[in-house]
Amino acid sequence: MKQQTLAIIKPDGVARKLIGPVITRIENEGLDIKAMKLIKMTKEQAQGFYKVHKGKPFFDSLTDFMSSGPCVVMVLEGDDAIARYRKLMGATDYRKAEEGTIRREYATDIEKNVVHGSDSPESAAFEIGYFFNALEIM
Ligand code: IDP
Ligand code: MG
Repeated sequence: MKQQTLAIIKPDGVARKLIGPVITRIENEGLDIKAMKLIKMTKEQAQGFYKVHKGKPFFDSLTDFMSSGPCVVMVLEGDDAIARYRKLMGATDYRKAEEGTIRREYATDIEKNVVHGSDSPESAAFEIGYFFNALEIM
């Protein structure tokens, strides 16, 4: 089933010049990029994006990090895109991520883990709408 998911190259990934390597992996996986832009979130925008994590011990640090520099936000599309992109990213904690995944290869920290991907159709719908309007998605 064709699905869309929201992908982010986080501020650590952009700062470390990993936009190219991450996009290469997305393209090699066969996922289509339907929208893409470079943005810098405010603290408030990062808090809104990650509102499901409000109250968790890492929320304040995470939203500081996510608003610390530019991110690339993308809409990816393909069969089973949500699960396929999650698999390509690897586990949240890079030390537990499978060999060959983006996080295993590039992440340096459980927080600074280079990429984000939606985890369900519901979160994908919310997250895509958070950054893109219908006219911006091919
Ligand atoms: P996910 O990005 O793999 O879906 P989530 O549990 O949704 O992981 O957490 C969102 C983000 O919050 C993670 O990608 C990571 O940057 C950060 N994070 C998650 N758990 C921790 C933690 O235990 N310590 C610090 N940061 C964390
Ligand atoms: Mg998540």
